[in-house]
Amino acid sequence: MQTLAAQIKEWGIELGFQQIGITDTDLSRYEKRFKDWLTKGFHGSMSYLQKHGDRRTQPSTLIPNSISIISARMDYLPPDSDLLATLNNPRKAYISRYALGRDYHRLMRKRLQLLADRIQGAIGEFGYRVFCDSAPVLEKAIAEKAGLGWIGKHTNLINSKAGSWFFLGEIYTDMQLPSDQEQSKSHCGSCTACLTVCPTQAIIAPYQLDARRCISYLTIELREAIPLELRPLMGNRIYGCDDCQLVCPWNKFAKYTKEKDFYPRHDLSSPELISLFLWSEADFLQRTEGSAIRRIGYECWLRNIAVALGNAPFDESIVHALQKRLHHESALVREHVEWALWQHQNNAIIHK
Ligand code: B12
Ligand code: SF4
Ligand code: SF4
Repeated sequence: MQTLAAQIKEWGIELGFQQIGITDTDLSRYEKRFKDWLTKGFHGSMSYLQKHGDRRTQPSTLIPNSISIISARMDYLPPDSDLLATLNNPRKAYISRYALGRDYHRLMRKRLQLLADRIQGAIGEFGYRVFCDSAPVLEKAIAEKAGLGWIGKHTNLINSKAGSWFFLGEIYTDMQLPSDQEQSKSHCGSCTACLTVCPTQAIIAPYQLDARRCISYLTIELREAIPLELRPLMGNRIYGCDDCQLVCPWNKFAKYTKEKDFYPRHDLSSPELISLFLWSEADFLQRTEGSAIRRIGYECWLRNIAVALGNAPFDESIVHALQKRLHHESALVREHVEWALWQHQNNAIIHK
């Protein structure tokens, strides 16, 4: 089993993962914190986090006979993605760097399947299931236990040699593989940069995220109106948010991805807000084909861009673009457009 574990790690690297770790299925020490988090209502409308009872924290209730978990990480940060220039330009739309290319769920699961096939080729039939954000799986906790890093104060997993710009995926197995040593402790130390920089103050305490305030939740998960008090804080972030990772000192060790599938498609790395806002639904569906962005749907896409346009400095071309959507069939879109126009009216009055 020691030899097999070493081989699995080599095969994982050959298949494009940056690191593989192995752990057992005992996540009991995360259970209370996860439940407390739900009890406080920090998950907001993400009812799927609550739905599956203990399956998330007790892997063998999800897949019976699971004994070991293979945890994998893959870098996603594309090179030359105009990151800060886009974030700091209020006429441009900022899309999280993880979402610029093809949807990661499918790519990660396919690679994990290839890894499982290799293992099967070497040892014969074994019981397994592959996951990437596709089932009630506590991915960060598993990766932390498997030695891939530590959960930082911003609640993402950080690796001391590679930062945090990576995805996680797993293979649950019925094999008794040797577990890796986990990192002994958090290396955040006295740093609080992510808590300070968070535009909406969503990291309410170290290691505790109130997802209801997180821009990633507001722009991707929430299907209703964005709370009024949070809209002005969202700036030009129209899909996800990277600020807490951008400011994290450990990301100076991050490496760019070599996966071409994660490279920006359809000029999404630094687009003009107005041009995205004027996409028809057909444009939206065509240009986000194969991308995670498509999951939010056209209505939420327009909702998010309307907020960003409302946060942009006053400009007649922005007001004209907003007016074109004032009678949109969706009440959700109309309300956010009205809010954005109201912001510009107010700004115009203040500047007179
Ligand atoms: C729900 C979810 C979200 C929600 C909630 C985020 C969150 N922090 O949980 C929202 C929509 C906000 C979100 C946002 C993002 N997400 Co997300 N998300 C998930 C998902 C589906 C579940 C996460 C989960 O279980 N949360 C539950 C809570 C309880 O977990 P937690 O906050 O980490 O809390 C734990 C610890 O903090 C600790 N803890 C709690 N309190 C305390 C107190 C102390 C004192 C201590 C020491 C510890 C501690 O115990 C808790 C239980 O383990 C996972 C995929 C998966 N199936 O795991 C992806 C996942 C976590 N997301 C991911 C990504 C990339 C993001 C974004 C970066 C995307 C973006 N750019 O917009 C942001 C990051 C925002 C942030 N600061 O976390 C990656 C993270 C990769 C990594 N390197 O860590 C994952 C793993 C997806 C993947 N397969 O790669 N996400
Ligand atoms: S992703 Fe953005 S909004 Fe969410 S915790 Fe990080 S900095 Fe705050
Ligand atoms: S910014 Fe600082 S506190 Fe936040 S996760 Fe990174 S090292 Fe930890």
